[in-house]
Amino acid sequence: MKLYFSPLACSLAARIVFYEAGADAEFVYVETKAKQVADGSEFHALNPIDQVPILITDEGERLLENAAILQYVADRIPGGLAPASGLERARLQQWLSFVGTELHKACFVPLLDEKAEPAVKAYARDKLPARMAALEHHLSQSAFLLEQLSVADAYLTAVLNWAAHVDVDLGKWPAVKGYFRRMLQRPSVARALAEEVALYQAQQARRASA
Ligand SMILES: N[C@@H](CCC(=O)N[C@@H](CS)C(=O)NCC(=O)O)C(=O)O
Repeated sequence: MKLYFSPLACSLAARIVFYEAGADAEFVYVETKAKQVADGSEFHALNPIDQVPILITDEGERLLENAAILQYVADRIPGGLAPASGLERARLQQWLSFVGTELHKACFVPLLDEKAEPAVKAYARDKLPARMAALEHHLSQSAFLLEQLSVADAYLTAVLNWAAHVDVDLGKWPAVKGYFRRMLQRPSVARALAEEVALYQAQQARRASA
């Protein structure tokens, strides 16, 4: 499988999943600002809304949207990172939706977006406590989002990793902070983050000198 990614973006979740399972994948760097793809592909043709992640399956099919990509990948690699069916599968989708819509898009995107007006950022910051409190309640009773590690934890880890960059103090939610610390200690997460931090720093240096 081939994953188009941008360093430290939400595409980090799929990298964590591949590493967690010890599975092979090809990672293709996308410079989202310049809309350039390292392998020469036309970014807009890969995703008409110019976003990562983009997955190309082994059969050459293109798949968009993190929640769909994470489930597709989990179903095809070892590791049991997605329950097969039934209520547990629905619970996985519940958490993927929560992370994707309530945290990623509703709160963190406006906080991260340098073009967002102060009022937009204030609106997003105002939404965060109730969502984080719900997460805190859950993670004070459970080590993972489901009963065991799943792709939803990889997505949540990628999102929580943005907190420090937007002045969100995870210390206000001790169970969430403890969960994030434990996730950072997983070899898959440590490896994925170390690689993407290095790529992110190189990207920032290139942008600064452009
Ligand atoms: N709904 C999409 C959102 C993906 C998304 O927000 N990607 C961001 C990075 S985390 C992106 O590519 N941003 C670049 C841009 O919008 O220019 C998904 O779940 O895959």
